[in-house]
Amino acid sequence: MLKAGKSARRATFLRSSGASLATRIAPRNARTTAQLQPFFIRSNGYHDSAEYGCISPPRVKAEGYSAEELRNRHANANLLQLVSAYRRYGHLSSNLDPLGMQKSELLEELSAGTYGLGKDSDVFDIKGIVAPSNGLPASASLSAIVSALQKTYCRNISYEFEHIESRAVRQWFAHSVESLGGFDASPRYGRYHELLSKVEIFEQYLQKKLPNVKRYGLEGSEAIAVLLDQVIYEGAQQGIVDVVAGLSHRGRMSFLATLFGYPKDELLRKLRGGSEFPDDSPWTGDMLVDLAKPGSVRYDDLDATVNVDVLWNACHLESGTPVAMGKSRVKDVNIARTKKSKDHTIGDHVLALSVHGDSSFAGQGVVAESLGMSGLAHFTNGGTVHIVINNQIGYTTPASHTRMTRYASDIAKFADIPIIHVNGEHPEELARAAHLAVSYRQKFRKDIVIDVWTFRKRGHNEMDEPSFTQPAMYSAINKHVSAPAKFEEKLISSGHMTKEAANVVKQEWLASLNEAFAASETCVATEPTRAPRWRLLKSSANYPVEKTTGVSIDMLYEVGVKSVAPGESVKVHPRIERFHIKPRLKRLQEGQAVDWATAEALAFGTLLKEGYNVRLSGQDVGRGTFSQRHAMFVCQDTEQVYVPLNHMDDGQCSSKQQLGKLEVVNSNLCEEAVVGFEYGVAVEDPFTLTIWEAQFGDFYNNSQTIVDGYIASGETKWGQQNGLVMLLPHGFDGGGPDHSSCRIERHLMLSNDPVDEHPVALPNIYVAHPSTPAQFFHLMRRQMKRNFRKPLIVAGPKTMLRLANATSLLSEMGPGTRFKPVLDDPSINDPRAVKRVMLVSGKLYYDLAKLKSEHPLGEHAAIVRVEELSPFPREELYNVLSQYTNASDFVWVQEEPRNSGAYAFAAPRVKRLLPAHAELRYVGRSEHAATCSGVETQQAAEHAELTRCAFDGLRGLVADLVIDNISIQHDQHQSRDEPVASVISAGASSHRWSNRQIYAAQSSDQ
Ligand SMILES: Cc1ncc(C[n+]2csc(CCOP(=O)(O)OP(=O)(O)O)c2C)c(N)n1
Repeated sequence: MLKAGKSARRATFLRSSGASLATRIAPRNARTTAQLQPFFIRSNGYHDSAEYGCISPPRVKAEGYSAEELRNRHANANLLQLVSAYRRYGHLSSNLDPLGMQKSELLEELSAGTYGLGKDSDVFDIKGIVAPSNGLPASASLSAIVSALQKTYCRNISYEFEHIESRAVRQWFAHSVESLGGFDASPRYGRYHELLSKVEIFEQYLQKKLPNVKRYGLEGSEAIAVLLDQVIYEGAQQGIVDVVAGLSHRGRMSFLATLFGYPKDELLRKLRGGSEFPDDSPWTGDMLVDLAKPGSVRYDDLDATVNVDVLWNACHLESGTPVAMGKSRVKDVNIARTKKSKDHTIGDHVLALSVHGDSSFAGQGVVAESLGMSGLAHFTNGGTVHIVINNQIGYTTPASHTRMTRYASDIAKFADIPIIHVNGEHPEELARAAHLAVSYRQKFRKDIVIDVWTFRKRGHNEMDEPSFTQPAMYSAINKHVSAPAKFEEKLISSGHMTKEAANVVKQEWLASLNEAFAASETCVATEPTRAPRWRLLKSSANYPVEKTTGVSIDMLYEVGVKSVAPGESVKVHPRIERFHIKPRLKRLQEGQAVDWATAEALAFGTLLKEGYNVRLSGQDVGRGTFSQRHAMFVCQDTEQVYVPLNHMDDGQCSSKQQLGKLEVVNSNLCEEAVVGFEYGVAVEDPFTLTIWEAQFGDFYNNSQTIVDGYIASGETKWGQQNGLVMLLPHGFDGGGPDHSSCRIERHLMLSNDPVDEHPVALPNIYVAHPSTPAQFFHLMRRQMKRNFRKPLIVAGPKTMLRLANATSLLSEMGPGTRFKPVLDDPSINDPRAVKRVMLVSGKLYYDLAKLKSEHPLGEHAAIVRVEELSPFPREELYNVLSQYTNASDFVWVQEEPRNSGAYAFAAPRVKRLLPAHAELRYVGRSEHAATCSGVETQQAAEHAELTRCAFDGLRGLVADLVIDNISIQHDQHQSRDEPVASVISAGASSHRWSNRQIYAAQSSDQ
């Protein structure tokens, strides 16, 4: 529509800028009007999609405009500008705050005059400009168009999607949003009313009955229950059978009671201080705000039941976000595998639903980490629906201080995630948001955020006084009529429901609460249902029987050869050929001992052959930090990735074969979210060997929250086992602080292995510091071959990866072999000649063994390796130590400073095994604030001194050695007797072996 005069000139300007936009997005079938250079979006392909393509989300192409639509867009470019402004800025003018406390400012971008569009009565062809199904006629007046845009973008629901890079998404969103008027929520009004009433009554009931219990209630945000329900309902209509629900602390009680079917009597029992587990259960339970139990939601009208796997999570805000992602991904893939779905797209069966608080979503870094990896090929779960309970406050901190941007959801924009903002007082709009969100997720298989503006009726918890800090807000809240009451009123006044019917719903619910409250006095909590896969395993509460983990030499040989076989079309880098493939083949063919990387490949390959999956995740794990692994070859011509262990047999990864798959996950540069994700995989699938490897062990501590709150304590709190392996490269080799120590001491501190008694149960966490490839091979296989699951921390190799002595023969991995928690000194011919026993872990062994072999009195020192630290191998160590009947000096030698490493954990346990009056000495660095020196020469000097000190005083000890009445004479000259660092007492002279510390229980059930 053209205008006269000034406005016409402005319109011409606008039209030309509009035309260039249109040209940029011109479809193939339309003729462009301007002779402009084409523009291109440049991007890189993901180079292992062929290897794992079956689980990638689909790529959706944008729809083009017809020539007629395009002509209309050119002709009405000024209208197009206005419509675009609504799509981009409409949310700024929307009515989101139920308390109405926000200040208003004039928004010029939404004014028609800004674009030269003056008269309300002017009529425009809307073809190609506004979605056709938005209720407008094909030719509409400006006032009708503005009114439709206002209604769509500026009321109680609004959207942010114009920041999305993909035109397909932007087009789809605009079209869907502008057609949402057609979405009719009224058939489910009864259900919404029921949920709203139940939440409101439940919260009021608890306030009355248990006023001193902190429940972090949902009052002020009741309608979020409607949103959750509608998301699941929409999912159910689109084939979702399982939802993994990561819940916030806020409202959890209400969600569990009203939606997810947590037995109300059991819930009230927990609220009254009881346990969520049966009385005889070994699990310690968790706080109310972290309570979980698998449940389900039934929709009779769809004849569908959706399982809801409510996630157990640590109270560290948002730490459950990546866990839900990992769990839902593997759950979905496993359902597809079970169904043998041929054309499975990730997210077909399982939907992740993540509920957040506004301050947490904005503030906790793990949210950004999780969103940032949500679309990565090895982390996608087909899209999580994120719901932010935006009550505009965090504890006592107002929104304006919890973030510096407008929305709590702003962090999602960096990850190209669309956002729906809704005023949380309008159940119909929440239903609309759910419909849009699930439709988006199903089509694009990506994350989406629904930011629901609500308020918090009471304090942070029910015992707080919120007016101390927010008097104005709480003055408004105290006058506010609740959303459930408003909705009921609306239903009654519009004739959707009678007052009587509404009352019946409420009375029945109240009666059921009273009944449950009475029952909670005596009811017994039921065990949470275990997923079928977990039912195949045992509880680890008692010592289970360990199996051998060796395999036939033929199989080892075959896997070894295939582990370095490049596919026919893959051109391998010549240095990999020379230094990796050929040496491995040569060693195997000549029967020589193999290195660490080979043993690892043998462990993985043999597990795959037995049908287990392996998921190896971490930064640069495919090649390996130290360029040692090469689990994937990258074709030098095409950059195509090839994982040899996935091609050991024809069709290995097809559904016909029962063999497992190795997923090599070169992760993003992140620890907390990735470890949380892998924990989610491990708790969902006990038959996938799930491994996270740190680039250097030191960096694991970015994931300490996950280690503490989930990996180490999940089974104790929730009875939920996990077999996650953390490979943490460790060793003092001159790498400097932050590249030397995986903080063994911290992992050991988490272990519940008792000091004083023989353990009656397995510890919560296994910690190993192995010294040979074969030992590592067995550790990996043991994780899967056991009939229970436990997390395993491995202080892994760095220099040992290429140490000639740190190699193992295939026979050490052959039939009948297994992991040995303690390795005796293989060089000892006569144990009676041993006067000093050195206890050591990891690579230090090789340095000490070398010195011993060069030492004139080396035969009198035994170097015993403690390969597993938790559980502390009491019996195995005792058996080894007690052969050294003449030993009087026992030394713990370690590289780590005395305030780190295994010494503090091991010392009291070792002491209980020693002969009466014998002490354990410490040889190592003294206490130090940093893990080690950053000066390479100093580090080397310390190391030389440390290893030398381990042999100090040997002459003196040997001087009085008498074996079979033959006195052994040595030079009495004694070298420096004081070790470099601390020494715990000298060896005792009078000693007598006693097995008092080896408890009877050990022999009975091993
Ligand atoms: C990592 C972490 N830091 C601090 C806390 C203590 N804390 C519990 S809830 C809360 C406020 C959360 O605010 P918000 O996310 O807005 O949720 P709301 O309680 O308002 O629903 C805080 C600080 C915690 N649980 N975890």
